[in-house]
Amino acid sequence: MTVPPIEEYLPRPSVIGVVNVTPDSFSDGGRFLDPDAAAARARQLHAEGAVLVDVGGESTRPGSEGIGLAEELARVVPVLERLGGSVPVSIDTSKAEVARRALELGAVLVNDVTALRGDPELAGVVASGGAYLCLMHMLGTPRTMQLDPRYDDVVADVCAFLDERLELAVSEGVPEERICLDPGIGFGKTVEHNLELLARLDELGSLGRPVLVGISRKRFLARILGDQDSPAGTTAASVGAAIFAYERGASIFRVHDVREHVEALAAARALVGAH
Ligand code: HH2
Repeated sequence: MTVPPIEEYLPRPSVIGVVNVTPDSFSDGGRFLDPDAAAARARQLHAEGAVLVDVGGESTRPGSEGIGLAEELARVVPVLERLGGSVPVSIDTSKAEVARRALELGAVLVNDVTALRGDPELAGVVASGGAYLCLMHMLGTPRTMQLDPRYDDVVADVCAFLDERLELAVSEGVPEERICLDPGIGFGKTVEHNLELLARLDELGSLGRPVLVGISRKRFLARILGDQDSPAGTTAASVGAAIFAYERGASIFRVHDVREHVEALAAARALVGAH
């Protein structure tokens, strides 16, 4: 099986739609717990222009505890079975066994928010399955990450971490051309950390791999608008920040509101190409 480089499969800009099969995700928790509803949502997001749909069974919202293997499998496997390969899927998991089942059921990308720190078997599953891999930066764990995040220089620290995880993934047999990197917006970061990472996103691009960003509906967007309490940002703020990230070099956008991002990125792409 020949797998094209990730830059070819997900050319810049590409949109990945989010379907959380969870009761507690900050953005869409509880809406797609029913496998039929989740599969219908995945089909809708694909039809709206998502190249891939990222299916996740475990919420990583701040404070969450994580769930066991059986529970995670019970959430995501019925959704992938219903899709039956009709929609290209990315699996949002840090568990090797969940990734293995998802790849068997046709998933093409493993999105690991722990960047291979959660399960020592995961790299091998990705390598032998011929899958793409997203490595994301997170400070601490979802339970603790927002308590008091500190960095010497957030951009330098995130770049050094991702560079080290990239090297590890390659040493475990995942070809570099199948890997993308993600600064992990909101994962152990203050509002200022998130803004600085996005403003200096080009530095992350200098690691030589496509950059994926998950900005969509994150709570720092609500804080920017002066809303101190909302757990989720608005669609308009998400799109605005995505366009800025695109201008700074981001390639892949993990979003909940697919149509809005696809249209806005198409306009931005045309404008960038026009001068
Ligand atoms: N953000 C979330 C989950 N997975 N994966 C990557 N690569 N990058 C991200 O920024 C990212 C991610 C959190 O968002 P969401 O899935 O909407 O919420 P929850 O974790 O509560 O399910």
